[in-house]
Amino acid sequence: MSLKALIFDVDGTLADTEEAHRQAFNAAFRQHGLAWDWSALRYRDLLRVAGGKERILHYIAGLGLPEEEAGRLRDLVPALHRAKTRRFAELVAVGEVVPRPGVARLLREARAAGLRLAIATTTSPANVAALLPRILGEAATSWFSVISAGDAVSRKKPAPDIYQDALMRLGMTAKGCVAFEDSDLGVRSAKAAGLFTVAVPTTWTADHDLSAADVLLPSLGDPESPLDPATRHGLGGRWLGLHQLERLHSASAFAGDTYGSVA
Ligand code: XBP
Ligand code: MG
Repeated sequence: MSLKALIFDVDGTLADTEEAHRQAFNAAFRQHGLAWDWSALRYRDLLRVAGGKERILHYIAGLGLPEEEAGRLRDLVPALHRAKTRRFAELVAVGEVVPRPGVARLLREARAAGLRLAIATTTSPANVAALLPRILGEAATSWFSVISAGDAVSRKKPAPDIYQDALMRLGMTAKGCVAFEDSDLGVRSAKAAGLFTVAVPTTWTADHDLSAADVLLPSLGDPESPLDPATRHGLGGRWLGLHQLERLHSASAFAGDTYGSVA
């Protein structure tokens, strides 16, 4: 097998988490007496800024406040983000977040084939620690040789840094690895790191330009959630299995083709 490792983004890829994040942000704002309430429409726009702390700072900058008031609010961001992260963990703990179709299956196939697994995410490590056991089972954290998350790098997605950090810690080059992403920022980050990239957008990122991805699918699919025939271009199956992935990855290393299209 030419594939050596699979590297997964978290939010939107392993699980559709952004509604829980949005609720957690709004809960943190309320806890701090701020009358901010990010609607789904506003949050979809704010998702174009990677990183929760950076997202809040971006929002403050857009309020057009006098510098003294803006500065006071900026000083609140670390505490706001800690409160948000606590609330996100609570929402995950009560089952608000489920894995996306095909994630558990592909992880199982990859482990059985002896591939290494890694995570490259903008989200905070605490979110990963809360999410993995809840959506994939108690042992899931141990499946990943490398978890590169949040402030592990200073330049967040779309910079390639988080993927480069994951590759360095895997001790691998991009050539034998595949990245899985859901967003424009994430696909750009993975491609800038030289990775063959599978894009599986969610409703939050359905309008993103993911054309740089090597494979574009509505999800990874699995026997319980097979892909609609109209969205399986180039797969030769009803979901993205490890062997199909291996074939696409090998072919693209030479042919440089792009496969698949999102519905
Ligand atoms: C998505 C992000 C994160 C989350 C919120 O990360 O940009 O900021 O939206 O998590 P990815 P934090 O898709 O790379 O997993 O508040 O912890 O940043
Ligand atoms: Mg993501």
